[in-house]
Amino acid sequence: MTTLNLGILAHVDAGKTTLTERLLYAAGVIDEIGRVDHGTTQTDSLTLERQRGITIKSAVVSFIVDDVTVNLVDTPGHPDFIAEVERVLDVFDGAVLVVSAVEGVQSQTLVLHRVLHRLGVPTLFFVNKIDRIGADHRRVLDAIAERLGVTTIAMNVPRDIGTHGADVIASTPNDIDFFEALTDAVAVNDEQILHRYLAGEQLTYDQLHAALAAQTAARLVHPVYFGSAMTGAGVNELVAGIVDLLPTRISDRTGAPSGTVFKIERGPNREKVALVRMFAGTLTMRDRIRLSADASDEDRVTAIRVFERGTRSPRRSTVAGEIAEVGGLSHARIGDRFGLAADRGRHHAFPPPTLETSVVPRDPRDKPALFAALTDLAEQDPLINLRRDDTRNELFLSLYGEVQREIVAQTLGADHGIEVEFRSVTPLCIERPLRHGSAIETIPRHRSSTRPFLATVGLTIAPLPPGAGVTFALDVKVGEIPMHVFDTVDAFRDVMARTVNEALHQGLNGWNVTDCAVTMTHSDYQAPPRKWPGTTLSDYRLLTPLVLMDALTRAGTAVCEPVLEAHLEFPADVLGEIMATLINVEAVPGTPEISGRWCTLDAEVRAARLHDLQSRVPDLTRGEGVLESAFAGYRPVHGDPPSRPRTDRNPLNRADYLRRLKGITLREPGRTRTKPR
Ligand SMILES: Nc1nc2c(ncn2[C@@H]2O[C@H](COP(=O)(O)OP(=O)(O)OP(=O)(O)O)[C@@H](O)[C@H]2O)c(=O)[nH]1
Ligand SMILES: [Mg+2]
Repeated sequence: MTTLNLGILAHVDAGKTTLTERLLYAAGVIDEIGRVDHGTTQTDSLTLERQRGITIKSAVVSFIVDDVTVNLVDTPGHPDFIAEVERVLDVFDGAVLVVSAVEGVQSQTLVLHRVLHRLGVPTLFFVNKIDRIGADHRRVLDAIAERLGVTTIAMNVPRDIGTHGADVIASTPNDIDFFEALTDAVAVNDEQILHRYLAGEQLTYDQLHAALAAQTAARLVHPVYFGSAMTGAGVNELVAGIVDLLPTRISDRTGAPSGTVFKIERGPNREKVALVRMFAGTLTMRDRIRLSADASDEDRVTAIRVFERGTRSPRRSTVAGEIAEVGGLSHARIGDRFGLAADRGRHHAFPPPTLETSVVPRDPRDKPALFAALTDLAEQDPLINLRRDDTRNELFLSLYGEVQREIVAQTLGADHGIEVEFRSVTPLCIERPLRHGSAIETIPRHRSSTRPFLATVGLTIAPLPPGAGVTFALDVKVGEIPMHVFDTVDAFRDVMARTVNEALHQGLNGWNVTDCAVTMTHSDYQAPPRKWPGTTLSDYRLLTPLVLMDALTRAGTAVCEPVLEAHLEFPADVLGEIMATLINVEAVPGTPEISGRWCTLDAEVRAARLHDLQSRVPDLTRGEGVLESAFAGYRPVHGDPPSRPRTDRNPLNRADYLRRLKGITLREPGRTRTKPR
């Protein structure tokens, strides 16, 4: 049996969930086709999804075609839920990118295409809704080729497009136009075929088809299928394309298990259930695995259910290529990887949320319950980045936008019975170090010292280019590492890297510090029993934030705010008003391009002002204007940098930091030390 893990991606409302339903029906998994609008589909199973008719969470379903088990992941299309797409990207062997035959290529299509391209995921296009008035297959085919810059080959031809009776004619080897188009498409990337073609040799359809499959797998060619998820037109051809042209994998069961956790659910008794995609080997009941390189504990597998023919079947083991629900992984977090996969680099494919808001319960007595409920939500959606301000006990969430905020509020109301209000929505800034900064704290050598940490830590921090993230390196001798605490140098490095990363969550102005290289330059310790008490893990964990913030203070930081690239299309006669509005919301407009009655214009807008701009466009353009926006990076804030209240002990204030390290035994100078028994 071979497996194919398939993502269905698109802009909002393109028809992903409807198509998923059709595919399940075509494969015989369901007898009746559910409707998004009636709240009866398999993958929009949450109450809120059914009520609102949009997908909020990615969902896995599975079906079998020929000898291939297809695990299909239906994803949300609304940009506010992009984090749901981010989490499942690791899972895909191939993807279907859906484009509406009416709305055509959208900015979200470009965003998704770019990421699939960067990750090398072979992709088919499904141009949906050919039954709707206004559908135009040539325009969409051209737009895919031009705006996405890809080579396409149309695998079927619509008939009666734009009518209820719209259907498709499948292209066959006997169709001369198709044969020629296919030859052209694959010859460009295949010298052998090109030579034989130029030499006048007759190529067979099988040869061309094999070349098409190889080039689809290599993303050199993108087969395009027209159809209607609503009526089922074109769906059979798409199914054939999925199993014939996307790379299926034959399970390699040998070797150590390796995989990734991409979703966390809770079982009927609130036990943690991890959705795992297996990359290699076999994971069996009672196996012990270490989730991620920095995990200190092993977890034991207590249940396995594999996605199979529309259900999840209990099994003793799961093998490479499969998607399984695994019980017992109590430490699992989304994005964890085990086995060899743990070493792979992990980068965010999409930009992070740009807004932060505080969440307040309408009834103050709900505060503890609200914290518990949000902790639950954060487990399934780590990017909401739940923070609690220690001094005021306020709760903060990171968000992508309005719709996500509404969904969080409704989920808290419906699932947890907590009514909430959101206050002070602010852009989520970052801090970048301005220059190189170093600091060191040395181990106390005598009893009268006021230094309570039994360790030496020296760190430097240096700026890196925008987008580089945070790197950590050790530049100390092995003899300077307390091997009585850490088993290996790697373990020491991991703990230090984690401690540094945690400390960088709040920089000089309280924002996340990024785009910098941190190096540990000094380390020293005391080992028991010669010196008692010896250095412990806490000495390093607690001293590091102090030293790091010292180094950061010397480096200085620039507070940078998120900005978006806005793309506007509107009637040319309102250009003057649009320009004035852009200036008013402090946007930086590009050069307008006028074509006939229409004008297009790009502008850079601060995330803080996007909502202002969005709300004015309909009135300014008599309802005809369109605004699309995409994250464009961070720019230094002009004027006084905004700061964010800290959420925990403040290492920038040494006295306060030491005072608030309650509950942690620190060595008070001059105290009598007890000897071990
Ligand atoms: N006429 C027509 N309507 C369709 C077709 N496919 C989907 N729709 C309708 O388009 C709307 C959106 O369909 P969905 O399947 O929810 O789209 P989606 O891409 O899953 O949407 P999100 O998950 O919210 O991004 C629904 O009202 C569907 O009934 C189609 O082929 N033809
Ligand atoms: Mg959907």
